[in-house]
Amino acid sequence: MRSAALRRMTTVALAATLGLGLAACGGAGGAQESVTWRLAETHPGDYPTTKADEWFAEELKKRSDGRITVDVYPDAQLGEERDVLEQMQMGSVELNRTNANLVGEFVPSWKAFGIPYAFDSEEHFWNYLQGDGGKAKLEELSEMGVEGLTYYDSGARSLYTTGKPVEEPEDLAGRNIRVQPGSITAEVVEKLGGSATTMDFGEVYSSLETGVIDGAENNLPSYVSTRHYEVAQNLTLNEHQRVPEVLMIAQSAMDQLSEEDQKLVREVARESTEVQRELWREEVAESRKTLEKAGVTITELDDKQAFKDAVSDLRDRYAGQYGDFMDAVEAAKKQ
Ligand code: GTR
Repeated sequence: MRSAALRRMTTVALAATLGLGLAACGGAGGAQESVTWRLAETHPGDYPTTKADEWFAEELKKRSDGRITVDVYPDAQLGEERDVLEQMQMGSVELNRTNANLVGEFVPSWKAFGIPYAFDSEEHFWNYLQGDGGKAKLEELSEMGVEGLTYYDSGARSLYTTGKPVEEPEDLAGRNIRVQPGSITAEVVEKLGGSATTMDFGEVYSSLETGVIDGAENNLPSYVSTRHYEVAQNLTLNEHQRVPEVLMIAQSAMDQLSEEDQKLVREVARESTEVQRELWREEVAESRKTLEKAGVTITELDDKQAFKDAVSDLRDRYAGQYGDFMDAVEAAKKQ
């Protein structure tokens, strides 16, 4: 991986020295006849995002008459999400489905997605994502040399722990909760009274099992697909964040296509969102059944106020820092 990355960097450096620029290899007019790209996915094959990636790949191949082949690599085969984002930056992986929380390390304005309790409901969240605010946010990804194609659902993130259930923020005292790299969730956890440990997704199961951490936070389908519920059997539906999934493509890959094929990629990606959202709804219901059957303690909160209060100053601080984001989020309430 390392030497491939270096080779890639050398090529880019050489192209820059020669004043060529990667777009010279393709782009409108000089488009390649056919391309085969890799799409990185951290989840297993039967997860809603992976199934949507596959739908995107099949549909794209069909509609481009075989000019565009996308091979999906599930199960983090191309690396953990943070590593894949680095590879995207260098253009050594062409496509990636990742969670918006991870992107904040590469495009700081994307940290805004981690602002706790920014969205009131699923409807509010999708109004934002599909409105002007969500579209503008995708464009910010050009800062890291990628194009944001579309969003996928990821529901709401909630806490889960080993030991005793969390019923109020005080129950987090002295407990170590895993958070995603690059996000502001570490600060959310600390404000709630716990300690936060940043860790790759793939390390969480064994860390829960061995007691390195006392809990983590995620949506229901991820809690189930990773089997974290087997080792951390208490789920608290505090729903501190709604953070979308995003499908992105390296700009250097997009530049290889004709304008017409670029449009096709964007169109098929947008359509794949509808496919994913449908699969997502089904998966959330299935996950709930799995958890109930497994005897997981699910703490429903009539009122999330104590959790909201604990993070309110953090929320205000970030709302000030990411004013444009919060304005667009506010506007999406009225739609
Ligand atoms: C999931 C998300 C993954 C990954 C994971 C995590 O909800 O779909 O892409 O970011 O959370 O917590 O690492």
